[in-house]
Amino acid sequence: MTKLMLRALAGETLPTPPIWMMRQAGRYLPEYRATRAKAGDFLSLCYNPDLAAEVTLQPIRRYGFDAAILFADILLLPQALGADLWFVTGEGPRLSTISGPEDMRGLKGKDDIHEHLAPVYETVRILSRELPSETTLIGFAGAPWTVATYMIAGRSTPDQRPAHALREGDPRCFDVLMDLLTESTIEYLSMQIEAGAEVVKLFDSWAGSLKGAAFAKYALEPAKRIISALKERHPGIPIIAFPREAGEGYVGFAKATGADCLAIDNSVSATWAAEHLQGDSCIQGNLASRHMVTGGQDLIDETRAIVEALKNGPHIFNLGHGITPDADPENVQLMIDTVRGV
Ligand code: 1CP
Repeated sequence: MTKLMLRALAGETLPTPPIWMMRQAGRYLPEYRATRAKAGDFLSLCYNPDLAAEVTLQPIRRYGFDAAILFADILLLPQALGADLWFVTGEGPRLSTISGPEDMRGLKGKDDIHEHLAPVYETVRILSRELPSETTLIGFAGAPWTVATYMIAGRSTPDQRPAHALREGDPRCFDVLMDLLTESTIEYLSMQIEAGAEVVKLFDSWAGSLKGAAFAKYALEPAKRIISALKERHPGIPIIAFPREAGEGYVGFAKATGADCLAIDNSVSATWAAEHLQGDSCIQGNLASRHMVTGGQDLIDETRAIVEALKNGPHIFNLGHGITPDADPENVQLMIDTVRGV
């Protein structure tokens, strides 16, 4: 029998939706914290295939999720392109910045990334050997706009202002960067698929700050280019798109880009998604992450409401965004039991 996750991605309506969770390998798990300490720091963990595979497997062993997501980060690609990358404890990522064409000259080309990313491909190979036969392996990359926001500002930004400033102030330079990211994301995901990823997901975490024509040009178009290139090279590969907080931009996004599944955040309701989105593709989502901290009857009620709302079409249960480090591992079990009706 084919894996549940792949059946939902192929458009099948299932009696119980498959389930996995964004950031399922992460700091809320004591076993993750222990392995990370062994690796030394976050980036060393990402580039150590044995340990990265180990943390990917931890939530599968503990909970039996239907899918495992490769342990890596969207910022490894900019690093492979030549950007400096480091993490400041308690604060987050820092990168060298891009403020104009002179900063682009230091970057490598789309075909020069693989040596740097070889440990990631090795992690995928280990996982495709070691995962249980019913578990689907997801590879991923950041979408060009989201990755560009970090490369331009050199860090996380609440409103992506530096990226918008470059986009408006020097559109030629910005477009060169977007093209490089689009092309290298195709190469990166293609190698993950060749190494054994059975699905790939494109994270556009900051898509919500693009509006109107800018959303079409910098969120939808690059996703369409990446998805059509991947489908041409790897016919049948299922792809999940996550233009987070796209709001009305979610409507028609799967159809226009060719994505098999649209992942939604919790700023839209599951009933709205069932009506306006599920006719085009499988829907993934969308329980608010805070329930993993607060638990209780609210978690149960909200989980049931989402399953109920999306039961008449293909659905993959997930959170609306990543689980946070202060979550209680027992609430994750409660969510899974509620979805599976045990
Ligand atoms: O201290 C730690 O251990 C680091 C925390 C952490 C983790 C667990 C980071 C730093 N990245 C990851 C792993 C990760 N990141 C995965 C694989 C593991 C899994 O999901 O189980 C994935 C898919 C990502 C994707 C990612 N990284 C995104 C897109 C999804 C999202 O959350 O919106 C983004 C924006 C990043 C950048 C990043 N990396 C790490 C942090 C703290 C951030 C976010 C910075 C910010 O707030 O802007």
